[in-house]
Amino acid sequence: DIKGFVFDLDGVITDTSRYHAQAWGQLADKLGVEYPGLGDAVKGISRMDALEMILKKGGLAGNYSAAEKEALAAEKNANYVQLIQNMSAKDILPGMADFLADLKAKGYGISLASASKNAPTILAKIGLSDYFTKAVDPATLQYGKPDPEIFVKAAQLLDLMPAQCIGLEDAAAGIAGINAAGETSVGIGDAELLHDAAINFTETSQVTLANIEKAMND
Ligand code: B16
Ligand code: MG
Repeated sequence: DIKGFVFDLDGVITDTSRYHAQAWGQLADKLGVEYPGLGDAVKGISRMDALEMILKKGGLAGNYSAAEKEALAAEKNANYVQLIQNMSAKDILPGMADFLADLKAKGYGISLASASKNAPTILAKIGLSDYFTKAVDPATLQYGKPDPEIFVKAAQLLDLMPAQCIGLEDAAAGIAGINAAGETSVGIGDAELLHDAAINFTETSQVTLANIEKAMND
């Protein structure tokens, strides 16, 4: 039986991907790297992995020391932190506040499996911190998505076995991680991109307990 829900943040609870894309775009411009489709490429990927992708794209992979890369990543993050300053409850994706309230009322466990080190700030700004007292600290992770590590840890925080958990993700790397962890995957977004998900929804507004139960019994 399902007893817990593990949430990705960006693309599931709120859409910060446009701010990530914008902030990386600013850095890529400065480095002289042209990267069409940058926004989609960095979705769900950790900060340093995203930086490596951009440097590689520009043929710059060998040009920077570890300390210089840290500085570039810090610069992107400073751009990003500026962009998320004005986020508020209006930035919660459709239906997700109601879904969280319903899960809490029915006693399901809720935890966060976001790769973002800015997740606590974002949750505070959109007013959902109280639901996510259990959140994996991405600084403690050895591997990024698609590795299952973050999803396994998110189940452990709930004192549940992965098989008792549903994981919600908008990125293909995240769905792969949920599946590898042994949880039931719910993909939100393009069904073709997320074809490995056990259950697919196009829109967050479709994510309800009733719709999930229905899909599981199909
Ligand atoms: P930060 P998620 C991910 O969030 C984003 O999708 C990804 O674009 C970003 O690089 C990553 O967090 C790290 O974020 O730079 O704030 O630590 O989808 O895992 O909630
Ligand atoms: Mg995401």
